Amino acid sequence: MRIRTFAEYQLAYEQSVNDPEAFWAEVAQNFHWRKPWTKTLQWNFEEPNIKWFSGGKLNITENVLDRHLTTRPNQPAIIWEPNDPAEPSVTLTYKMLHDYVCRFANVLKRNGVRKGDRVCIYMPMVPELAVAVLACARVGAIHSVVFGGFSAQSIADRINDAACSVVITSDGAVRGNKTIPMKDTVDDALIGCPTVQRVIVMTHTRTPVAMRKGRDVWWETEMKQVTSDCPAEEMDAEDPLFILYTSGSTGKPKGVVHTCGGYMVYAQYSFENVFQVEPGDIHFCTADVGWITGHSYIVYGPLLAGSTSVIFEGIPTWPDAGRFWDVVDRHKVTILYTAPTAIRSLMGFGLDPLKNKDLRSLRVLGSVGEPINEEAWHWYDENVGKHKCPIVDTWWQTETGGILISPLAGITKTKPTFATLPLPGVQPLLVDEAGKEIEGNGVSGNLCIRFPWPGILRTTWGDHERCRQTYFSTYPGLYFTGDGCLRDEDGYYRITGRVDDVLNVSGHRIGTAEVENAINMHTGVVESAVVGYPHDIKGQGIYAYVITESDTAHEADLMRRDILATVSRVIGPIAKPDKIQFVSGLPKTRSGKIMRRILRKIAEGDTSNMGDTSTLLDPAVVDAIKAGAV
Ligand code: 6R9
Repeated sequence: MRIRTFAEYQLAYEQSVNDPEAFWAEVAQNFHWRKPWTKTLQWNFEEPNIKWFSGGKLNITENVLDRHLTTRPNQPAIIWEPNDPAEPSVTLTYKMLHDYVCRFANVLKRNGVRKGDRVCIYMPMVPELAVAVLACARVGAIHSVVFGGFSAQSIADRINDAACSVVITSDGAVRGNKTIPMKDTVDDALIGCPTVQRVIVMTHTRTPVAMRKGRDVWWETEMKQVTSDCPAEEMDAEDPLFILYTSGSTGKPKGVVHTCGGYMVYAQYSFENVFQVEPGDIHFCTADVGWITGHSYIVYGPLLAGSTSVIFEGIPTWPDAGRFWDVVDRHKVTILYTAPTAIRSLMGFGLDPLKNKDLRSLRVLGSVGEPINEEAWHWYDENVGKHKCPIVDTWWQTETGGILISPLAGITKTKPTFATLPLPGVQPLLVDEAGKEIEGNGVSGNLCIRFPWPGILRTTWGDHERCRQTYFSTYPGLYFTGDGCLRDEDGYYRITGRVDDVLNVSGHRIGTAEVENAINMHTGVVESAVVGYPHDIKGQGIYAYVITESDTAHEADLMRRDILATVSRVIGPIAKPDKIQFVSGLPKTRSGKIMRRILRKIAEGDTSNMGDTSTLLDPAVVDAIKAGAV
């Protein structure tokens, strides 16, 4: 399962393309299956219908926990670093984590959770978040983790889409010097969620909460009622393991579905090979478990591999901008996996925060979530890695389950801003607008994948047609990623960014349509159009053009604040526009379509050549917008 040299990578890659079934069957041998699979792969990208390891029976938690009990019971599985550095960190060994997960799995059962039920998890970055995730998997329930920064409305939408019966949350969360009342937010969400029978509340911040009789129970009280004996539910390889909502170019977020067998195999395989994991590694992924990066490379990947995973509750800039380096120093982190946006924001604080921080434990650095610019890459390499740590720029998506294009640390020759080469089993290709493959090197196009890997999404929850339309219909027979990409003279891949109406703000995926819908909820708004523009730290910023009901000139500031509050309430603070421009009209074609190309150019500050505007209903609108650009 482990690649150790570039020649081995080339060989593995060749094998994985020539005979994918044999290749992945061999990888999958390394896991504990209750019953072996009968057919390694069945697939078509038309419906789509993708099945890996059919007939195989397993429970992923037996691979995450039980199989490590004989080999490494006392090795740390999770190291928790609290928000406040003055408070003690917590270490859970594999034995302790196994115990904790089994007990909480019994709590879930006591509260009516059965195989196939959907459970929403809305929690801070505490060990109990990982425990809740794994306990769901233990009993065969499908977890749907909702990022702690999302609003009540966003939680409600996700709960209702999946018809969750149980919510797991905590009284509150702390981030930097802020306390966030999580249970209150859940209470607000649940006003519109008829399917929820039970809310399990973990005590964390001791923020006062209202407990509703017959619905809400305390985590700690429940834990006293159960034993740690909880045999794992037997799951089919293709039973859903989790749903994770992500933004697309249209409408509401989609519930991406991953299944037990394929996801497990791909999470561990990609983790071990990309980061070249060694025994004793301390892996610090700074993402939140509410995103796919946290699912695959805080919880499942590292624990499947028997590694040690750091869960960090706080933020990079509190109490000061040296916090990441402090965590690395304190816990002797060997692998640091973070996002370009964090690197760029820390760059802004200069080198002082790095002083007196011992970073010599670091061996591998990772980047994920958005394109990394050359400056950030070099800063990371020089000041964090001290030119000794390979940087793996890992490209992948919620839908892909794990990393698809990335250097293997220390094995693949890196090149700043390039995700370099596909992992074994991954067959990328570039196509033009018409869907024709662009062959050869030194070319750019839309990035597609032509063959399934075990971690690919299987469907979107409750709406298979949407899955087909979004990913498999643009270019028939191919999985379309939504990303633009360049393949250079060496055959190296560089992801250039989304080619659809999806924004990437600080590594968070946000649909322009979602933000527009939120802005339009404000009573004074007639219509809005949202585009992205280059932002020094966030990668992309959000620029909103808004038409209001009345002349806003004298109260523009108030209106601006109101709109920001509305977006915060409807989606969450991460979706707040950076710039709002009030306009009297939008550039629309005769058929009523907004010409976003023009709005993007103006938002970028490039008003020189607007291109062909002859199809616009009222070309004069463009000059008015240009004149009022913010
Ligand atoms: C893992 C994750 C997916 C989108 C993806 C792309 C962008 C992710 C990247 C990258 C350039 C990288 N993206 N990694 N772009 N280089 N190394 O981020 O999943 O939240 O679903 O976002 O993020 O545009 O399509 P997700």
